[in-house]
Amino acid sequence: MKKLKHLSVVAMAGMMLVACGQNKKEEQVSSAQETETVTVADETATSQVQDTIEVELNAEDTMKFDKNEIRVHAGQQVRLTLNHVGKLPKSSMGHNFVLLSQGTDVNAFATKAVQEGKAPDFEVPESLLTEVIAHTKTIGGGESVTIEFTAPEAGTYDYICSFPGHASMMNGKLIVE
Ligand SMILES: [Cu+2]
Repeated sequence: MKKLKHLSVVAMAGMMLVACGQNKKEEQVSSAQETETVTVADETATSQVQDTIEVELNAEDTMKFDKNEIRVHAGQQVRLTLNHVGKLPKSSMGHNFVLLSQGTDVNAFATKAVQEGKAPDFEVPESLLTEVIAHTKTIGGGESVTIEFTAPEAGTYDYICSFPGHASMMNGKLIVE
């Protein structure tokens, strides 16, 4: 009888050990899963900020960009394509994309671009390039142009079409996050 009691105590102790061991295992498994989840989330966050971002901007024969806001991340390579999906030639309905440095007076810049620009294309005058981060050439109906530039530091930047009379209608904000 005494022996049996002793045996059952040993058996119980053994069962408890097994139970403890199982708990430990489960804990390890669950913590391993958590670590894995965190890693996956990190990878997703990283892949959201791509090295290069493609931006498409369209304008037709009305003086309008189809986007008034473009969002990018600081340091990102921006590959911007401007499509003139209208029919009018650039001499009468030219479009371009001009990204202005922070602190540039948009109206004053647009006025100078007309005064110092040359008909019929009204390319951005060289004298104004110090106020420009990036710009395309002027294009007419059916044409497209692509430029690449590095997104500047975080902030909000104005962009316009500097063709005579267009900037007040054709403008938007590049928001760098
Ligand atoms: Cu325009």
